[in-house]
Amino acid sequence: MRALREVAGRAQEKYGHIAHVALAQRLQDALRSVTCETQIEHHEIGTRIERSGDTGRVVHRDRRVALGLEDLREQRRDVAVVLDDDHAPRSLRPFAHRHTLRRILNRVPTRKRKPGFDTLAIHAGQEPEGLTGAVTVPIFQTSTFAQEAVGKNKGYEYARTGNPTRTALETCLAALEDGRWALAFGSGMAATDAIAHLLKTGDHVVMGDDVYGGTYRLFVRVFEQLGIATTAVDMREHASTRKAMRKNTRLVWIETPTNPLMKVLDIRALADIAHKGKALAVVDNTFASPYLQNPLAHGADLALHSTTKYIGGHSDVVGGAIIGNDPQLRERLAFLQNAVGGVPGPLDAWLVLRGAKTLSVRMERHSANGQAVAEWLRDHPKVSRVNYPGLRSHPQHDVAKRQMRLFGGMLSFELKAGEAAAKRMAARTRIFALAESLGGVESLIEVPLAMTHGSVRGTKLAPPAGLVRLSVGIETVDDLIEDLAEAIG
Ligand code: P1T
Repeated sequence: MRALREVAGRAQEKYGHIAHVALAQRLQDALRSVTCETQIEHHEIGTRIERSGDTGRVVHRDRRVALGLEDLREQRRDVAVVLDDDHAPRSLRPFAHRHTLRRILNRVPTRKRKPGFDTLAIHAGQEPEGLTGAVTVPIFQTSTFAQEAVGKNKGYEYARTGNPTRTALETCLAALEDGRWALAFGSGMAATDAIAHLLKTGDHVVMGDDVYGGTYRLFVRVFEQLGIATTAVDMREHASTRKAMRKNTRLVWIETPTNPLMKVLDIRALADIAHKGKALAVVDNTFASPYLQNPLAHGADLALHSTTKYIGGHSDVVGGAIIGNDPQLRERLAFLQNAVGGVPGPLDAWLVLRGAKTLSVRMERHSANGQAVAEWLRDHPKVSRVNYPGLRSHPQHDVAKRQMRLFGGMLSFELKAGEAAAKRMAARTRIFALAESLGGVESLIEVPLAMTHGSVRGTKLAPPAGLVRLSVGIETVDDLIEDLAEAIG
C-alpha cells in the first residue's frame, strides 16, 4: 500500500495529475485479487486494477491505455493511481473534475484554482476521443462491447451497465453539482424511482407538500403499496417538518423551488432535520439547475435532476440524474441503475451532455427574462398573485438569495378572474406554447392542476385550480411580455 502511495505521490508531484480510483481499502483488495472492477467514480468508471507481477496495473479504458504503476515514474502520462482514504494527504484526495481538466490541458502545470463552471460544463468528461481525436464525445450507439477473452474487456461489457457516452455525461454532471459521482437515468422519474428503491417495507418518507405531481404519484401510488408510507408537509415550517419525522423516517424529499408554487425551502435546515433523524436528505434540483443551486454544498446527501428540463435545455430529450458524494450510496444506486435498468440511451445521454455545455448562458437569460416577466405580472391589474423567488415580496426571498445564484425562469401566478379566465388565457398565447414540461429555450405555459399535477387533484397537495405556470424561455423578453399582455387581454 505504501508503495502505491509513494508512486501516486511522485506522479502527483511530477505531473500534477490526479486520477482517483477508489478507497484505499478497495485498491488493496483489488490488488489482492487477479482482476477486479474497482469502486466506480466519475470518469474513472470501469477502471480496472490488475495484478501484474508484484505491482498493480491500471487499465484506463477512456484512453485505452494500460500503464504499469512503475511507468508512472518515467512517463509524462496523465494517469496515476491515487488514494482516497483517511491517511492520504489532502492534496492526493480525488478531485475528478479538476483532474479531468488537467487531462484536457495535458501540459498545463498543476493549478491551485478550481476550474470554473463553464469550463467544466464544456470539458468535464469530454476530452478528445482517444482513437480519432474527435472533439465531441461520440455517440456510442452499441448495445454490447467485444471482449478479448472471457472477463477481459476495455471497461465496458453491456450497455445497460455502462456506455462511454453515458460515462461522459455522468462525469460532467458530477462536476457541475460539485459532487464526487453522478448516475444518469432515462427520466427524472427513473432517477426518483432508484432513490425510492433504497427504502424497504416499513420505512417512512417525509416530503414537501408542493412537489411535481409524478413524484407524489410514485411514492403514494407505487411505493405505499409496498409498505412505504409518505407524509407530506409544508417544509417552509421547520417545526412541522420535525414533527412529521418518525423513528422509521429514512428519506426526506426536498424539492426547491417547488413545482408549481415556487416555495423556496432552506436546504441546510432541512438536511439537518433529516440527518438528526438518520434519514437521507434528497433535493430535487430540477427547477434551479446546478448553475443556480448546488444542494450538496448545503448539506444534502443527493441532488436529483430531471435533465429533461434545464440541463437538456432544448425540449428534445427525456432524462434524469442523481449526484452525490458518498461512495456507498453510489454503489447501491449504481446497482439499482443496472438491476432495474432505467438508463438513458447513448443518443439521449449525448443530447443532455450537449445541452449542459450552454447551461450557464441559458440560465442567465432565463433568470433575466423570468425576473422581467414576474415584475410585469406583479404590476398587472388583472393579476392577483405572482410566485417568483426573485421578487422582494416573495416570502422566502432571503433564503433564495442565500442558496441560489439567480432565480431562474419558472414562475406561477393567478388571475383575479379565476380558473376559467386562466384556462382561456393559457390557450391564447402565441409564443408561449401550451404544453407540459419546462426548462427549454422556448417559453411554455400551462395550468398545473389540469395538466402536470392532475395526480394530486383532491389531495392537500393540489395547487389552486386557477394557477398558471410559466416556463420563461430565452426569447426576446419584450415579445414574451407582449404575448402575455394580449392573452390576458
Ligand atoms: O419528466 P421526467 O424527466 O421524468 O422528470 C420528472 C420530474 C421530476 N422533478 C421535477 C421537479 C419535475 O418537474 C419533473 C417533471 N415535471 C414536468 C414534466 C412538469 O411539467 O412539471
